[in-house]
Amino acid sequence: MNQLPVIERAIGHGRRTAVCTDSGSYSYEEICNRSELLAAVLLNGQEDLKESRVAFLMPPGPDYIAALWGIWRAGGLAVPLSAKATHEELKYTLNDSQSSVVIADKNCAPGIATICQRLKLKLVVGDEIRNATLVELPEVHSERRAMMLYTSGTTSRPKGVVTTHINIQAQIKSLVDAWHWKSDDRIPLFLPLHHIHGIINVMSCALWSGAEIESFSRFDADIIMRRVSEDAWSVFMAVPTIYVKLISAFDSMSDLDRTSVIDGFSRMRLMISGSAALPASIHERWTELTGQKLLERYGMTEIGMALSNPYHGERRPGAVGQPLPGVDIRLQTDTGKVISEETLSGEIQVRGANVFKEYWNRPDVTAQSFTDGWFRTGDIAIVEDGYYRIMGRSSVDIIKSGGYKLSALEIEASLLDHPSIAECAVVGIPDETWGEIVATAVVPRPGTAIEMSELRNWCKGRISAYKIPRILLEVESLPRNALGKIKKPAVRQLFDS
Ligand code: MLC
Ligand code: AMP
Repeated sequence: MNQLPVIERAIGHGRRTAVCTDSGSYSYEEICNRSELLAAVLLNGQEDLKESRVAFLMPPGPDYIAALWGIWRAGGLAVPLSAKATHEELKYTLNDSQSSVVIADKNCAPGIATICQRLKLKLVVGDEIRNATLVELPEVHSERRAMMLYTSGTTSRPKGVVTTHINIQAQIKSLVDAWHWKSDDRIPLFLPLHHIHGIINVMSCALWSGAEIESFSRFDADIIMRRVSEDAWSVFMAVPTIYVKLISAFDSMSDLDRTSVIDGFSRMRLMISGSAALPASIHERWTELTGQKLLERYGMTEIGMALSNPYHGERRPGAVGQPLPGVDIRLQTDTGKVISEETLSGEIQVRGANVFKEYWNRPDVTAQSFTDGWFRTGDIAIVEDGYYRIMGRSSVDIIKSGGYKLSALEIEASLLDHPSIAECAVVGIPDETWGEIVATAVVPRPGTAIEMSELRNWCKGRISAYKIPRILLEVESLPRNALGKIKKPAVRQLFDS
């Protein structure tokens, strides 16, 4: 039977170690076998899941990979859930994606079981596969829908970004080629596994190549630095916030420890930054400290990675390089003119097999996101001496904090449920560590006052911790334009004063 290329390659990697965690090492063969059993459980007598949505909440490690592959092998569309999501957010994702089944690890299961009961969804707990028997699996063609990742943006609620197996294969192959992935590579995985950075760039590229992943439940600078000093890895990928945090962690270390960690970093084959702008000062500081020139790249959930500094050649601070193999890029002005000279900036538009299929159940939004077959990213860039440089975004309502993309509109909608908030405006304020930090200007209801600590507590359980505003400003009214619309740039200025 023809297997999906991802599975075929994994089978080919056989007894090599695919992933290690603090509970042991797991081979490709072992994980493939688990995924085959899980596929049988999911099929539950059907011949093919035919792209029905299967959500999953698994800790990073062998069971996460087995869940993803198991869903694909049964013909399902995989919906990774966020381990940091609140119950409300999980319910939204499960409803919006029309998931019929949820796979959860036994430790996550108690929380998710209540949600499944309420939404009448079938819950498969990872352990159930122990008693499963193998069945014939369907032949799954690469044109089919494979994965749906939720991303926030210019609409208030997150949208499901649907990619096919062809899209995913194109995204992986482009990076494996550009960044010279090898089967003897070893990489740490500490990024969240409901976003493309962790799922495709780190996990899927490593697995495609037959490399070894060491997975962690979260980013812990001390643990990561200890393993770096032990030469645990050859490749390292992180968001800019992590490099900032590592640089500041060096300051509090003894000379001996710092030297050992820095030497570990300097021996790596490749270190990459992305998901948000890497300040040139951090790029340069990292080189001063470790001798490593970080490779900065640019991407997006909808397109995978699009631009990258070169593996060989100049890795320019403040720039994101050139189009990756197989990816077409153009810049367009807001009047629709395609830019051909270096002096003009415009919106990055992308075409290629890497570009997603659709926003789930939102044909209008999908159609509006393309122009003549090119995906409109909403990011503005310029080309300087042959290198693309990101200049910002066309929407003030998108905030990037710690590498997470947040919708100001979604956060505002939650805050407006607060009994003391009459009006609010959420903006991103530049921040050295987080890139941007979530700030909100609020107009309290008459006779009430709003405290930051009270608001933070109120938000917990309603929105993921990384979306909660860190700065609060009480105002009597919000700046508006002649049409009565809140002027976000003017709101930003309120925080400067
Ligand atoms: C957490 N904190 C924040 C914050 N997040 N403060 C301000 N802004 C934020 N965004 C606070 C917490 O409340 C806590 O404070 C303290 O910081 C530590 O919290 P934490 O959760 O333990 O932080 P940490 O684990 O250190 O998280 C930092 C991080 C994480 C950088 C590891 O944010 C992360 O994993 N980011 C990556 C997201 C990602 O993968 N994005 C890719 C999307 S795909 P206190 O007071 O309680 O101690 C994409 C496409 C592409 O973008 O191109 O890749
Ligand atoms: P997401 O929607 O979470 O996939 O985030 C994608 C967005 O992250 C892009 O649209 C950019 O705004 C931003 N981004 C990713 N990489 C970079 C980078 N290297 N520099 C600046 N912004 C980036």
